[in-house]
Amino acid sequence: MTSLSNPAPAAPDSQVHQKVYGDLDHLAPVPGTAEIPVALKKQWLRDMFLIREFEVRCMQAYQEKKIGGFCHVYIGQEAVAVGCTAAVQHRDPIVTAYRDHGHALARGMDPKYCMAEMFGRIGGCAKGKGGSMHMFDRANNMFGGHGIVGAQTPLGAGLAFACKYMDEVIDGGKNSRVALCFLGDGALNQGAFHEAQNLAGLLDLPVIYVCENNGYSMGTAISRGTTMSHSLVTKALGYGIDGYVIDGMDVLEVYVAMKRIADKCRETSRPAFVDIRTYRFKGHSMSDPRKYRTKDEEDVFEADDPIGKLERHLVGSGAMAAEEFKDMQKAIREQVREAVAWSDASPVPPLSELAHDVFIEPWGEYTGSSQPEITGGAPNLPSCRTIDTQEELL
Ligand SMILES: Cc1ncc(C[n+]2csc(CCOP(=O)(O)OP(=O)(O)O)c2C)c(N)n1
Ligand SMILES: [Mg+2]
Repeated sequence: MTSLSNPAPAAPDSQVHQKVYGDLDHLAPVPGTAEIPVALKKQWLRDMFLIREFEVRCMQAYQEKKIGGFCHVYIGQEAVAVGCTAAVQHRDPIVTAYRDHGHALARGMDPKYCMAEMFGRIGGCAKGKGGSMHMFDRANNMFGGHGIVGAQTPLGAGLAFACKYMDEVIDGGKNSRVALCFLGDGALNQGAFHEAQNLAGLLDLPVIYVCENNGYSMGTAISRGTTMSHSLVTKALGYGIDGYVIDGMDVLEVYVAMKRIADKCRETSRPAFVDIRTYRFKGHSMSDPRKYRTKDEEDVFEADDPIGKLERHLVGSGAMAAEEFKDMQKAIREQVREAVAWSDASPVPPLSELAHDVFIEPWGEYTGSSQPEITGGAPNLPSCRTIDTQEELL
């Protein structure tokens, strides 16, 4: 008889959320962090600081009641979105959950359109009808922003399927794209995630599941809600998917590791799973008093701030003058202030927008029978418009 036993005992809470570096050695080498050009590092510092500043202003606007509904800020996790998007190509699709402002900005969305969406204004990327959790940007291949925990994981598989199908079946070539599907550690407990992984493993889908492991789902520590929380890659191994662990508080490490993983995924058209260790410095949402964790714990992670780390690296090595960093901060603060002013000036969506960009039942209203009456459908469909420029709406 052969028996299989759980390979590793559960670790106590304190050990679960510490840095662990995965074994990436079997992947093809890419330049190490030391060889990354200074111009790129400066760009990532700028990108991370833009996200930070954007989120600080969102918190302020929320207090002023300019933003309604839910609002989950990304402060502390900036290196993940910036490093991961830098490691793939712009034409590679990405999809994420509701903590999505950082991904939208890292992908290149203009902060004006992102902020106006937060404000529920017509100038927003979803014309103010989606709000904080539904950042969507077709031009930048960002497919949401999804509020239901885990809902984006089958979509990640679907995006990878679409890329592969277009390249291999329609164009008769070789797959050339990878999909990045970000998820929180809480999504690991959702059935949809496991179904998506099964299909990705089975169909050789070029999707990378990037689990932003910030240690908590709302107020629940990962070890209290998820099995094998000390070794999340085991969640993927059962589906034949390779797993990696990355330090998500260091954008240079994220970039180098993700580049290797993405290159392999693109080449082999096989999925991957990444447990990327990070931390959200603020509460789950704007109404979270954070009573479930200690100040000491927060201090440890805040000392590991990804922005401060890259700034120290660049300024400390003489690659960037302290003055240049200050100027960069000043310019970004101004850019975000302008985004707020622009959003303030953008009108709320008119009532006529209500029936645009939504799917309606093409077979007519449900009549109560088990066979909905077919009425021909299509002519009744409202036009699903796409907008080329946000300005045309103002
Ligand atoms: C299916 C579903 N169940 C519950 C919720 C409520 N909910 C919103 S956020 C959240 C926690 C998710 O945590 P995690 O995936 O770790 O993401 P993080 O907030 O840490 O980024 C829960 C349970 C939801 N949105 N969807
Ligand atoms: Mg989490």
